[in-house]
Amino acid sequence: MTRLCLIAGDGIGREVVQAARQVLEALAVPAEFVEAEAGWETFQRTGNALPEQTLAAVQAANSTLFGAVSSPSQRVAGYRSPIVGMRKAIDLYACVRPVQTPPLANARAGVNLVVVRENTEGLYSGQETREGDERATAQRIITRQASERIVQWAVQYAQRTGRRKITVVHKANVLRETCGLFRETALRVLSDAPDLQVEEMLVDNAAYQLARAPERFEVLVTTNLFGDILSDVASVWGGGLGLAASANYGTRTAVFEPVHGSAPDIAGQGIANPLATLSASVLMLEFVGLNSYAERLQTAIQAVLANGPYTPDLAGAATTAEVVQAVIDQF
Ligand code: NAD
Ligand code: K
Ligand code: MN
Repeated sequence: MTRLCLIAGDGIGREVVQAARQVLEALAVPAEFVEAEAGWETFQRTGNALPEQTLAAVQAANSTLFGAVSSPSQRVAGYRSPIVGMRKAIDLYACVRPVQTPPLANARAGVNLVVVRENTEGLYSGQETREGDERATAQRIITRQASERIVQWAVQYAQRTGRRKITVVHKANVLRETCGLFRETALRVLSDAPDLQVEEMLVDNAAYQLARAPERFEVLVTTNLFGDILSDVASVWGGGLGLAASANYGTRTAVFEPVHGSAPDIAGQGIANPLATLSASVLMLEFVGLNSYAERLQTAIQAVLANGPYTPDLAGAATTAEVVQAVIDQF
């Protein structure tokens, strides 16, 4: 039996993962669910935002659905973002965030892109130091091996999904050594893929182009921080953070999540959009080979997007529960 690990986390993470569980159960997905914990609340209670048992549960499962956690912006001794830690600990090296024109009125047509982000190093390597109140440094680690691996992943993804263009995003004009190594490595890997059109773009221009002409992109491949930021920009064209799904693929397992965080501004109100997490669940079902269930869920999500009800982020007045019920009514 397929084993799916659910990590709700904090804030709306709990609301949307609970919603996904309800939907997956209504779909009668042939899987057993195992719950594990992580996040700020877990840290406050146990002193560890990512308990060993949680890492073990993720590794023992066929796949994992992660909600969102709250990570404080102020310094807290001993705290580190568990999702960033998990990506590194389990070597979930490919973070993949597809964005497509949704079946919503007024949506911008023609958007069908995916941001492929290196997920284990770069500026999120966790090598930060601070000297008193005067100086702080972060190491931005770029290796040839990790760069090669993520670009190869992007090439295979492009070929598998019939996409023809890859945009390598960097800032090698300024970050000459780190982005320089990423760029050189990417272009070398891509020179072995003559079926793909290759372009390179500086990250600031990529943000501008994503905001003004998103339909020009197919696959973007980039380093960790740049990919994090660009995928939130791109998510606007897919209907916003309430709809954006994300996959973290590793060599042995994969963790799926909404792109959004714990949204403290709306947590506890029962109005979080559950569709991002349901779209992440579609990717998870595909990953574990439950393709017919993935298709039924995807069709149901599209139908609800086309006809409502809509949560407030999509200018509606529906609750999370009403959207969940509308999805279940499609089965
Ligand atoms: P956020 O993604 O939580 O929220 C950004 C905005 O989008 C908010 O206005 C929020 O209300 C809205 N939004 C997000 N998801 C929504 C949904 N499903 N339905 C409706 N509206 C939605 O980002 P933030 O406010 O910058 O961060 C809040 C917390 O989340 C921080 O502690 C941050 O560290 C954490 N965070 C976690 C993850 C993760 O778990 N992977 C990712 C990003 C941020
Ligand atoms: K998330
Ligand atoms: Mn992010």
